[in-house]
Amino acid sequence: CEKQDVRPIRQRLLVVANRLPVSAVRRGEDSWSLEISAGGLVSALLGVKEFEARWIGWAGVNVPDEIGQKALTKALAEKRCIPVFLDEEIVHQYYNGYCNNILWPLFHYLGLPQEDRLATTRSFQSQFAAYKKANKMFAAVVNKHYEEGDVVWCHDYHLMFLPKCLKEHNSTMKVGWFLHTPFPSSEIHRTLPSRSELLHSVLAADLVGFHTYDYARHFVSACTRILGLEGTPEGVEDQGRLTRVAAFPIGIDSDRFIRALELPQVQEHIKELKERFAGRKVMLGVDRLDMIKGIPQKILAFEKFLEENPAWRDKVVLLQIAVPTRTDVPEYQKLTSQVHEIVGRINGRFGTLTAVPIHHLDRSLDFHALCALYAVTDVALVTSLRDGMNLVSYEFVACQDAKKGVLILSEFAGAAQSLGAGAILVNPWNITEVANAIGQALDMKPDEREKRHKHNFDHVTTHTAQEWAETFVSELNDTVVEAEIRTRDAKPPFP
Ligand code: ADQ
Repeated sequence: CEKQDVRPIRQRLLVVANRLPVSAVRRGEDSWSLEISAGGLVSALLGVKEFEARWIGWAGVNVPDEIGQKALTKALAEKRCIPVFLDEEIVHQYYNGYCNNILWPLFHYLGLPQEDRLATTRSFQSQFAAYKKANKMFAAVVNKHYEEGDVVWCHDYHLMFLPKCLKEHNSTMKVGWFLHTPFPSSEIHRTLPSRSELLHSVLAADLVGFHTYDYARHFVSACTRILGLEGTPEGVEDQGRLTRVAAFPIGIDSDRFIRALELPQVQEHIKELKERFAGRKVMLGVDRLDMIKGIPQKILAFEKFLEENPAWRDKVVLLQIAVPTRTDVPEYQKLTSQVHEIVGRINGRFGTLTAVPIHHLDRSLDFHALCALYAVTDVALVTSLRDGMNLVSYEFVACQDAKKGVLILSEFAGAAQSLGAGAILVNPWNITEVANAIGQALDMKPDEREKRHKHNFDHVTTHTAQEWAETFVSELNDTVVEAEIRTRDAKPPFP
């Protein structure tokens, strides 16, 4: 008789991330309005339809009163979201401090904060204590809502301490952890004062995932060099227990973008944009305004291109859409002023009474406007100095099947590993190289554009967000089974 699959068709998936995929705005003592918010993880998991997912995370607002907390919990339940309430002090030390001031720059090779930066916040130790405290608060909410058979999927550098907290409470819980940023070389990770504790905590998970094989390799090296553990082709082994470590490159819900292009309102936007920029090639950058995205470097490369190619000056426009994030962090405020200053200077230098070479918007665009922009673009510029994957490059490719535009892509974005054969790869630190790539992209012949686009389009439409999540969760299920078999056979797993 056929072997029966006893798993429920729609397994419950508890997705635990720092932020819930909604923004909550308080309208009254007990009323809230909720809006789905933009972001990499949200975009990825919007594409996942096979699991009955519940989100657990912080709603991004301080709600000190019980009436407000109850009302928000009720409103969020309708969106299958469960809040973790964090007070202002914890948010300051855990989120602004340890996550954004320490882990984020470190994982993107920008190093640890120097003395002056540390002095403006609290000490490293107190930030790490707040980080652990916040992770324990997340764990308490997961434990409260967990039902047997659920899969718990923890996301990102905010929650590296969570797998340990969950496993200490319930060792049979299936726990996966996925990192959306790069994992840096072990030589970078070893500078972190809490390096060992964090690695041990992550290793408590059953499955640890990264966007690329390189990040996974760096993580395994950190465990072997810093913790003295054994790395195997499957992961990391600690006293007979194996933590699987593997690469799971994320994708997007490409159909959602392709379908959107057919909508009348998107077609209308496309028509307007074509009229607005008639006679000029459109270059596009879409980024969160973050130092890792290399926005100043991109704009300086565009300036160099205009400088060296006067014939192009009134024939090309760069649209840079930059959503402000982490606006209360001084480094991000400095970056905003820096970008404004450079854009102003270049527009003053190359603009005319009727046109400027750079349109820079400090804001988010709605989904339909974004799709229209992607569709009319001739050349997309993704110049991240480091980037876990970079979904903008995928979204651009998904919207380009008619136009077959060119993608200029940083070799330091995880996406370079998947879209490298179709894109023009650049070192974003090399302004001359990027300026030359702009020229190459603008002059590229249609047959080469078509060949490159096809490669990328095939990849983006087959390696989707849904496939990413399904692969991760199914591997997580299997990992636990393997671990159980090993325990039953009481044999060392890797002789
Ligand atoms: P992010 O750093 O946020 O994500 P990215 O992967 O490019 O970077 O995703 C950004 C998302 O926000 C995209 O879906 C994009 O459409 C949207 N977005 C950006 N700017 C926008 C704007 N101005 N208006 C509207 N929408 C905008 C993190 C990691 C990445 C990793 C993802 C997913 O830093 O490396 O690819 O998680 O794992």
